[in-house]
Amino acid sequence: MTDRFEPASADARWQARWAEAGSFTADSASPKPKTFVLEMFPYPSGRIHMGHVRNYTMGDVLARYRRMQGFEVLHPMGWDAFGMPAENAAMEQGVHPGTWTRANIATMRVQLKRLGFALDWSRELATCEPDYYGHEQALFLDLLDAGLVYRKESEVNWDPVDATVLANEQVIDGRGWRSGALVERRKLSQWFLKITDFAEDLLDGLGTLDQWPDKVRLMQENWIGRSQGLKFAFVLAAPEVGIDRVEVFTTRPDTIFGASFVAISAGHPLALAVAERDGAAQAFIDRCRTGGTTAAEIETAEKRGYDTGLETVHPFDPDIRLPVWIANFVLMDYGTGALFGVPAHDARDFEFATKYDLPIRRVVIPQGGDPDAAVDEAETGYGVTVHSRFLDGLSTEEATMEVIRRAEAGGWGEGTVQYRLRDWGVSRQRYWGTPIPVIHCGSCGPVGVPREQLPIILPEDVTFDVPGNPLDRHPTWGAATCPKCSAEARRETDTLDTFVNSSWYFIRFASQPDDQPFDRAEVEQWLPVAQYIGGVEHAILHLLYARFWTRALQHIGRIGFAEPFKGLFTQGMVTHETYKSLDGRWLSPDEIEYGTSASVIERATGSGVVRGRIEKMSKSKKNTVDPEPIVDRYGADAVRWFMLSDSPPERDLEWSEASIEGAARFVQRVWRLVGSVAGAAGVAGEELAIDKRAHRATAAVGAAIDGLAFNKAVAALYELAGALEKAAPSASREAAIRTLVRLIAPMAPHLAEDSWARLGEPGMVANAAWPSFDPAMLVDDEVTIAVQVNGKLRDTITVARGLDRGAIEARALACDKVVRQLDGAAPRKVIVVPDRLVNIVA
Ligand code: ANZ
Ligand code: ZN
Repeated sequence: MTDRFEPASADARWQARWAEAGSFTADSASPKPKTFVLEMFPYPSGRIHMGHVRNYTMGDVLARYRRMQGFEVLHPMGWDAFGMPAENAAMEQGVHPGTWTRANIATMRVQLKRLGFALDWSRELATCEPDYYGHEQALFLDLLDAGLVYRKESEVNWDPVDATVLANEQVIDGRGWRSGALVERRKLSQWFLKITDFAEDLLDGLGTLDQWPDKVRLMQENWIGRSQGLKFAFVLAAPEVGIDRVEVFTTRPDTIFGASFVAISAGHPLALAVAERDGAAQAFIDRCRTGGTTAAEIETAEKRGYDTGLETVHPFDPDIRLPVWIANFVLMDYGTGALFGVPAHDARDFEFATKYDLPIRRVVIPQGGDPDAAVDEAETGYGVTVHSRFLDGLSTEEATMEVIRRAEAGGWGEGTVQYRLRDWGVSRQRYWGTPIPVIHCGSCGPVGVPREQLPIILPEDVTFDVPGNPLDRHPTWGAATCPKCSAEARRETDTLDTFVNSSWYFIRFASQPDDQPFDRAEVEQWLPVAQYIGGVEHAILHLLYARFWTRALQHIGRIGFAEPFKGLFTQGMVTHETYKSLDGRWLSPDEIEYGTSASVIERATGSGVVRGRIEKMSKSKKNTVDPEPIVDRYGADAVRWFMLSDSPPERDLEWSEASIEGAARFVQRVWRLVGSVAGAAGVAGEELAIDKRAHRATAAVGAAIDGLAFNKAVAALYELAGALEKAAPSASREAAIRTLVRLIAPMAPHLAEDSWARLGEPGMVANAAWPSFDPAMLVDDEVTIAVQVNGKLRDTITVARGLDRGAIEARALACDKVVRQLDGAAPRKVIVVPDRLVNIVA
């Protein structure tokens, strides 16, 4: 038998054996306890990258471990297959998005299989196939029936060159990311999901997610953004344009006497009314329409305003008048689209007031501060109210409550709980997405497609040679008859945001009937997902949408649980040093070479290379390492082992050639250990120590995997292997090697299978039971005891744990140092605390 483990043959051999045996097929009818281990499914961009390898290796270790522990494990894989990159490929390469996507899936499936992941491939799904998105359409109709879907005019980022709507992330410095054109704001009728109905539940639910990282819960909390506030109307001094009041929203009612203006957004009805008779106002509003719609962009843009000439009356004093300005920093769809400005205590208002020379009045001071101190910058902190009549001396909280109380008592305002969260706009004017199953009728309005017509399948014959949505210009696809009145009607040509696809795929993984999206009873066998693993970049949107979708399904009675993911783990990134040529081109690791004394040169030209920072692997910086040739060279197990070993899983992992080589060497060390078992003669003596090593490693590896501390599991395995390499042959050593093979199986499954077979064990190690350990074997059996004379430490003795008092006393009295101290005299008293100390009173 060769003394080398050969991944080139072993990997494929065991992958085939697992597939033939259906080893990782999850049986919903199994009587075993069930668990669902899930990693975020990949977007089929073309090839697997190192981030995927790390993510899926972690999930795989947990899935294999749970299986060996006796769980029926659901560990599926699929493809988040809709989205823009496929359409970009269509535009750039003339290939159909479906062709491109399916080819990528085929490539990446092979790549994933080569890593030996314990996946239930029988449940594989791709969101771009009608047998997935057709069911999504049915769920959309369910939510529509339940009143959780509606249509609303809203402002979007419009790219005038590509003639398309852009997501906020696609607007870079106010320009379309593809065309580079200045982005405009446009009003479009779009579909929305009522996630705001669940704002409070989604916030409260975070409290139950004790197996989620705190940082993710905090990010969601901030995104939902609950705040206490007041809504009230400023009455216009003269209702000149047919409107007599402006409703504002504030979270600082306590500052009301510091107000120096009222500001309304450019889309506010009052602004539009003013613009009808005032050309300059119209021009200002038009100017506001350029630039992105993100809160961040509006926040950072220069503050600009237009004085409408209108005035409002202060609610507490009819003699105080506040001018009404149209301002570019007021968002149309937040609060009421209008606010009162308090320059002394709000940064935007301060900038605005400084620019337009509006009064800056201090109404809050820090505890013990000077009420008449000048205001050099906005002081946004809480404190004591001043210059505010009946509010003087009250704390910010007290003054807030007092103003709300007076507003409600006087009937001119209402305390509110406000959420930052907005409803989820799901319309995309794109081809490669789930068609929204609605028909627009001239007389009936939008009508849901009858369910028997589902799936509404995307047409194949589409063109991408001109910008815009190919569905809009398809010659026949849009034609439909109204399901209600049978009149000629138009099919909706918007498709769903791809985040909808990923909001329920975990449910479809659990249950895949043909005739409905899922079977509730079967879903509840598996969900909630016991452990979800993925990138922290999804901490907000994906995880919030999936939580919402689950709650919405619960709300309409389709499932019986509220939270989809019981445990969440966000892994760190895989990083690599970056390189640039002297003329500023990014260079890939393949294009460089280490010269002498750690200098780096460009392989092709021999010229110097600038070494940059260690950063997340990304195509744009060319610092990626393709996993496939690494698997070719070192085998799947070495790659998996490296992914787990060098850093804690939540931290970044720097790619290193030396480490992958170390991992490959370790694989061979284990193989040689296994080989050393055959024909070994028994040597007694060391056996208890070896047994203990094995029990300790079993406990440590199990605890580490339970805590997803994979690097610690790896460390415990290194330690055990090291001890076994040094140990003389014995029955205990052999048993420990059999244990080692099982402990290593979740991480290096091909090596473990080959080793298991080599040891003559029956069946596959994938199906073997996880080793158990005896807690008594974990205890150190020797203790070190302090020996004191008259309360002073004189010596220590090492004795067997639990040794009786008499024996301890005898050992202590025999110590040289004690003998010297006593100098022949008998001790007056000896106090023994077993396992702890001896005090000799001389
Ligand atoms: C008066 C005031 C005084 C405010 C003060 C703040 C500080 P958060 O807390 O983030 O929810 N606001 C209200 N509607 C707005 C809109 N449509 N666009 C932009 N800003 C708007 O923000 C609430 C505060 O943001 C509100 O409280 C309001 O300004 C402003 F010392 O009212 B405040
Ligand atoms: Zn109709």
